[in-house]
Parts: sequence; structure tokens; C-alpha cells
Amino acid sequence: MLRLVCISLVLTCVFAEEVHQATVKIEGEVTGSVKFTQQGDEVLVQGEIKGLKPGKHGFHVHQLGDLSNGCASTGPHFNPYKKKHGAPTDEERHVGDLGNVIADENGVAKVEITDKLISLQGERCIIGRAVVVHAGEDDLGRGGNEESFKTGNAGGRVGCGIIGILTEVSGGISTISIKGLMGITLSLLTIVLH
Ligand SMILES: [Cu+2]
Ligand SMILES: [Zn+2]
Repeated sequence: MLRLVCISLVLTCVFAEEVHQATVKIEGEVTGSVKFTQQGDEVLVQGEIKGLKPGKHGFHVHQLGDLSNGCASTGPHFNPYKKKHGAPTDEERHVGDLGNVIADENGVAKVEITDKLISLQGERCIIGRAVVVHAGEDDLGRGGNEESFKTGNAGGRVGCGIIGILTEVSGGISTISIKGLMGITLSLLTIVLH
């Protein structure tokens, strides 16, 4: 039985390594949905956010997937390497620093970002954490004050959501499904053999 538990755990890890897509539904004063797609070392971030004031809005992955107190309980920017806040293109940045999204005159922001630091796997994995959209512009660490190196002075949190695994991968059967099936088959075999 213990062996079965161990094998299942190993398989769960293998399963988790194969996540190719994740999704988040953003709720609050603003609403939207964003999809994350792992492409090699990069993650493609695509989606749309509505109900914003026209202009730039800070867009980050925050540390915690905790919405028990709304967006306020999602903690600070996801920062596993204890760096300072910065622009997505900076060497010195939080893993969660995705910069700004820009809302048009109708308050709609189309999100189209490719990022090398966030990941759907490993120690930079953003699954289970939160996306937060801010009331104001992220100064990307160039604000000239202490807060700029922490939050980018992006202001209040107007929308947020928890990033979850999206199993559906476009273009046919995903690797997740194949690995999942293999996992189930192996688990069944182990049960039969004991
Ligand atoms: Cu933020
Ligand atoms: Zn940051």
C-alpha cells in the first residue's frame, strides 16, 4: 500500500511537470480572463480585461492564491529570488512582474505578453498563485522611491483571480492526457500486481 502511495506521488509530479496551459478568471471592479501557454522556456500570456480606466495598469502575479479577503490577501508580488521590483525586461525584477496592460478608450485591455521568467513548471511555477490588476500604472521600479522597488506604485487592486491548470491543449490530444492515462494504467497495474 505504501509503495502504491509512493508511486502515485511520483506520477503526480510527472503529471504536474507536463502542464502546458493555465488559465485565470479575473474578477472584481474589472473582469477578464487570461490564458498562459508554456512554449519551451517562454510563457505566452494572452487575454482580455474589461472595465478599466483607459491607460496603463500594473499587471502582476502575486505570491498567494488566497482570495479569502479579496485581492488584498494575495500577498506581495511573486518573488522567489528576493529581488527588487522591475520591468519584465529587467534582470532585477520579481518573477511576477509582468509590467502593464494598456486599456483603450473603452476600458478594454488586450493582453499579449511573452515572458521568459514566469513558468508553468518548477520553482518559478505560477499555478496556484494569483494574477492582480491594479488601478494605476506600474512605474517598473523607476519611481524614485522605496515603494517603487516593491510594488511599482501601481495603486489599488481592482481585479484578481487564481491561476489554475487548463488541461485542454489546442491541436489534438495533449501530453497531459497521455501522461495521465499512463499514470492511471500504471496505478491499476500496481494494484493488480499486489
Ligand atoms: Cu500587483
Ligand atoms: Zn514586482
